Amino acid sequence: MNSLAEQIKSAALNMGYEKCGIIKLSDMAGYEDKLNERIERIPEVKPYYEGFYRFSHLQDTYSWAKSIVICVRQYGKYNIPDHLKGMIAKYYLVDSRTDEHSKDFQDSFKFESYLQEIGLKAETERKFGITALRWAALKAGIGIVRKNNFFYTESGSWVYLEAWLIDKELEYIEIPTIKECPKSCNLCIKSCPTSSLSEPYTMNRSSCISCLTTFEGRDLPHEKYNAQMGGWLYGCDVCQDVCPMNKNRWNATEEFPHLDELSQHISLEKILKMDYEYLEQVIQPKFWYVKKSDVWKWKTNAINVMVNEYKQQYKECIYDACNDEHVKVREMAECAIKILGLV
Ligand code: B12
Repeated sequence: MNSLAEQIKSAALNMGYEKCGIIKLSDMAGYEDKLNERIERIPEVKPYYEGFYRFSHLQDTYSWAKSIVICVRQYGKYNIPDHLKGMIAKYYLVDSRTDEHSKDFQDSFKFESYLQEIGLKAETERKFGITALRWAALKAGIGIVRKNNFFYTESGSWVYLEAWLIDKELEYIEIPTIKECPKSCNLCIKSCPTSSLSEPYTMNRSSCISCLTTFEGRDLPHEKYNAQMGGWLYGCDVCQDVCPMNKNRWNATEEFPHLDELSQHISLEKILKMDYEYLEQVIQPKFWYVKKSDVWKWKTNAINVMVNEYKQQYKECIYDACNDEHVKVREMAECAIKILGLV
């Protein structure tokens, strides 16, 4: 009979996870050191990272918890519509965290029910994670963290992580077999458009395009990095796309539910013309980092991309945006007209 830890791992694999490991709660202590290091190197991120200390002090909130089950699932298996590549980060296009239609989402619930059926108390946080997921996965030895901070398995970095706290002391640790980054390789660092990734394992979340196009970047006319944001509308994949360890690691064999259909409504021009109800009711639930009250951000981001990759056909759209119902969009359109010298 396999041990309980082996049974859990094998159930995870049967439910579509690529890897599964189990670590002790105390293994999260090292994350605190990494957080301190990050804040020391980039002090301005302190206010944003303060809340993450809870990830290594799980006992304070979950006094019953004894171990962490950490699972990895591949998303580099889905077809990505060509016209959205380089515009919307792939993770967000196939994000299953809140998408009930996706098999990944359903499997995540099935796995949780399995843990409960075998008599364990199990708890997760599906949106932002119940703990520091990369650190947990690193400690479980189910892959490695590369210089771009991403967690890699044999499938490259096109994997996402999920963790459950359980109330039993168990351990299942592997020894990763994938090679470290070549010493001389710094392609990810060199390619980061805003130099947010400034040294190995060090990035500034506030200048990361992924952050600027979602949680931040609310004043694009005065944003320091608006030119460097290039063609990105929502998220950014540059430091992963350029990584040699990701070469040939995206194997598109499956369709993500409703992605093809939705993608036909997305282009820079369509977003600028999109009514706010559609943005709130259809776009926002899928791309939930931008809140309903902030969906105007899609339009300012689209104008920013139009400026960075200007084509004659955008002119009319930009002019029309000067009459948008939201002041932020009108300001951005006026700013674009000035930058592009369209007057
Ligand atoms: C906050 C957050 C963000 C913020 C800030 C990013 C950040 N790196 O802090 C923002 C909004 C910018 C963001 C963006 C994205 N995110 Co995010 N994010 C998170 C979150 C919630 C916490 C990350 C965190 O703890 N940061 C603090 C720093 C200190 O920790 P860390 O980033 O994990 O870095 C680790 C390594 O650097 C390592 N380390 C440090 N030094 C050293 C030295 C050595 C030698 C080694 C081996 C390791 C090592 O230790 C650190 C601690 O684990 C996690 C989910 C979670 N709960 O863990 C997802 C997570 C990291 N995000 C994820 C993704 C996919 C993204 C995006 C790619 C989406 C996109 N395409 O736009 C972008 C990428 C941005 C980028 N270039 O990094 C995935 C990553 C999957 C993977 N394969 O690694 C995660 C794990 C979510 C998930 N469920 O899978 N994210």
